[in-house]
Amino acid sequence: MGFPKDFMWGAASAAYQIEGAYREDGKGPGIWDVAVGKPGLIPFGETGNVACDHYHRFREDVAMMKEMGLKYYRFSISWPRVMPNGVGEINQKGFEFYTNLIDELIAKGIEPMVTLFHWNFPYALQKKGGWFNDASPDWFAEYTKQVVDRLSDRVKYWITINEPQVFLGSGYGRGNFPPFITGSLTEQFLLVHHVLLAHAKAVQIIRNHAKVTPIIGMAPTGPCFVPEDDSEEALERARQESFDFDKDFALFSNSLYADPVFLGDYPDRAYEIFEEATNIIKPAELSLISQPLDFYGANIYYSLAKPVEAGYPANCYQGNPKTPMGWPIVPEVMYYAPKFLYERYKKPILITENGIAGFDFVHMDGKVHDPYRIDYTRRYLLQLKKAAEEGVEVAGYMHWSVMDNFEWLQGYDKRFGLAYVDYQTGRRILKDSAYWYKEVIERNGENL
Ligand code: GBH
Repeated sequence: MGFPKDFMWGAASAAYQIEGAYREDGKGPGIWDVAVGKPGLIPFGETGNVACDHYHRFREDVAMMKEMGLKYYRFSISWPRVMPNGVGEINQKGFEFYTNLIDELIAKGIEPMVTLFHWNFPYALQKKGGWFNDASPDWFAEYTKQVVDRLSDRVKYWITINEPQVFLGSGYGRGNFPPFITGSLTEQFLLVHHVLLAHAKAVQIIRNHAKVTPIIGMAPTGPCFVPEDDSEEALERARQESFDFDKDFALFSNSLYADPVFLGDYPDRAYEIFEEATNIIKPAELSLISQPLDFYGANIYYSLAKPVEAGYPANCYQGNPKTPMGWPIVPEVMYYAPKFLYERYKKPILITENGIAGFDFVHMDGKVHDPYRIDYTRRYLLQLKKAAEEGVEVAGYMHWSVMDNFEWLQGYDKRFGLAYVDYQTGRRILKDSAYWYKEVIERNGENL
């Protein structure tokens, strides 16, 4: 019982949030590099220009990961760093960085897990319409091929796209996130379809060209609901609700993306909501989109409060303890989400992100004490363990994040790291949670 023997323990990051070096060595601009210059957008005018300076400090950072006992490290490749215009020209220096990072990880016995796209879309391609452009799947395919040619002799684990829910839902739906577009419903469907085609083409390229047999997934997020009591009806309602959506929430849902990828077609609700916009789907595209993946990557932080109409009390999260992000602490979501996702999509579930922000600081003893992070993670991991013990195939857990970093529109104050970063000096300090997590990894969760 407990976690499977070969459970994948690790931590995660994303390029724009940690690398810095935003215009060094031939890197091109991404939409985030441009967005952060907008006055008033981010608290204190903070940017990812320097961030954790991981680009220069990666050796020290990998040594730190080794100290944490990580077995896996999930990180993303910056598309505009390796292809400054998104397509065409290759930036060798950019690739050199990832090559060195991967070599360093392998030398320290840490398995690299590459995310191909974590939001910093090449600005040159944004000017051509970004994901609206029907060439966008091919742009992504071209980029993927370049990465696979150079890195697939050492990288085995691949994640195509991180959270389309966020970069489409907020970036192109609500318009409160780069590239700040409020798309019509018709446009929204086009975007989803392009991103799924891009994902699919990337999967094909990885499968056909990787030098080491690849293990491939994607990393969506989405609203997985927790039943409000122990009844069968509540369970069934939570299960249904986890895959349903209305037009305002469509882009944030699970099933709009995962049904076509894992089940071969968009959910009925998509045809209802997007109506004739769905006429763009060609049957051959549905089989392309649904080619086999090896795991379902899930970024899981919380579950939304339920609207009254769905039979839940509107205030079910009133007074519920929340993290500094304002997110309710709902450990049970780490049991129900893997369960529901596994039942529906029948793939091993890899938790690609989970964690908690804190206002951490260095205490007078020189250490960073974060007991709340230990407690939070412990509660969530116990729920994941319960899912595993009940037969859900749970492949692993990547804690968000390996170190404090640039929390997008929220800047640097919200610290998600297992390691504290002093942004003034660049100094890293392992938090108490990192030492605790090290023991969890060593004992495969038996000490939880
Ligand atoms: C992730 O986004 C990002 O991948 C990462 O870069 C970021 O730093 C990290 O998390 C922390 O913010 O309302 O029930 O549908 C997570 C953003 C959080 C997206 C919760 C969707 C809502 C779930 N998400 N979420 S629900």
